[in-house]
Amino acid sequence: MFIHWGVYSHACGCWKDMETPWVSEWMMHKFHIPRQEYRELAKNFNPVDFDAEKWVKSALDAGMKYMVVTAKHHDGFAMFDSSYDDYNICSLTPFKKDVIGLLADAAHRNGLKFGIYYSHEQDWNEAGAVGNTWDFTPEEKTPEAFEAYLHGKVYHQVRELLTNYGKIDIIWFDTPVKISEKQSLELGNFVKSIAPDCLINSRIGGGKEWDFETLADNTLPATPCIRNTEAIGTMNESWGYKPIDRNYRSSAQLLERIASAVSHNANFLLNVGPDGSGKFPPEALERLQDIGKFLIPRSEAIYGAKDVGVIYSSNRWGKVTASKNNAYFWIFNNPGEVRFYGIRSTLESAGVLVSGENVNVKEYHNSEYDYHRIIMTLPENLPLPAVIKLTFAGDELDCFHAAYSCGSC
Ligand code: JFZ
Repeated sequence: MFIHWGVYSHACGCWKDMETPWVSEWMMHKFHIPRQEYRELAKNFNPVDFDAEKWVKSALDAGMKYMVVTAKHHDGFAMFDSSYDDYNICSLTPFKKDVIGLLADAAHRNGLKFGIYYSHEQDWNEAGAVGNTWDFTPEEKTPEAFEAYLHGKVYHQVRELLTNYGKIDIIWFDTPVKISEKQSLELGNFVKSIAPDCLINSRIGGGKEWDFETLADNTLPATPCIRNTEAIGTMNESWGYKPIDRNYRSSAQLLERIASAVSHNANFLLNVGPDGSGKFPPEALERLQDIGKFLIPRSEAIYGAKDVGVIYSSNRWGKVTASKNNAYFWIFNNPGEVRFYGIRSTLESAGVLVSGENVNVKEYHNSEYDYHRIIMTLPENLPLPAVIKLTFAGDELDCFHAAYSCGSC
């Protein structure tokens, strides 16, 4: 579960009755809100309905294994008790509680891995940082000023986040544009010097292979990922709370995106944007419950699963994941018949996960042409989405790895 939560949530992404275009967490930047005015907004942020335990349980009940929460987004406002300055939820708001600390404790108690989102390059409250060109002049935004910001606020707060809240499993940096390769490498090494087991995502910058790659927002891998990869996505169109944004993907569409990521060896980090009182939007809660109800009884098809080994163009009917000697066909549209090629292993059984309903599958193998085909006839009334499990002989699937090849690659 990805969580974008901050002062912008309290404002519903609106400024003077204008909703922020696209993503609400960019409100201060879009409207060039002077930092003193934004600070006044922060002073009214009082999420009295915030319940860390409830958030963590919602994530676990949705079948999620880790949570990444915005500790400091681009607006520079810290959602934790930072001694760097008073621009944080404990010093500046009537709420005064350390949100990151409460969530970290709840996650640790309930067995949910815990990660922190930190905007290391953009900080619209700081002269030396990237982004705020309306309160600060270009003369204030020199490379030296950026270096001072980095070794000032960023190192100070990253150290606080990695030492004050128990085990931090991930530090999720965001958007390297101007930061130099050297600065990214130094920052990454600084993190590892404090928390060697804390995973760092690729958005720290620096080009090197950190612990995992974060794909661009709301994009999915088109072919199987070779390195550790995470896809990220929103339920509607905004990361931060934006009630006017009613454009939610359905639960089935979200499940298809999750299955698509896993079918190409990637994790999927699904976002929730809680409102200014600390509650999840009802549309998000509904989808989280649907996703958990579907994924958890079908755990074998998703957790630890990977690509089936056959590079195939994405099928209209759905996705395929694999684990050991099993292939899982995630059906989102029922074409009546599914033809799939490339699995050399001999089929042993086929059935609908959970219901156990048998599925008619014909297999055909021609070793002369290394030609292998299964034809699955789906029940007409198959409730969708569905996952059909095919079990093959042997410990692992033996597959013909390229659906097609131009011969020159
Ligand atoms: C960044 C943030 O600006 C945004 O507010 C949100 O937090 C998102 C998860 O991350 O937005 C990005 C960052 C990188 C890309 C696109 C949007 N990218 O690499 O295409």
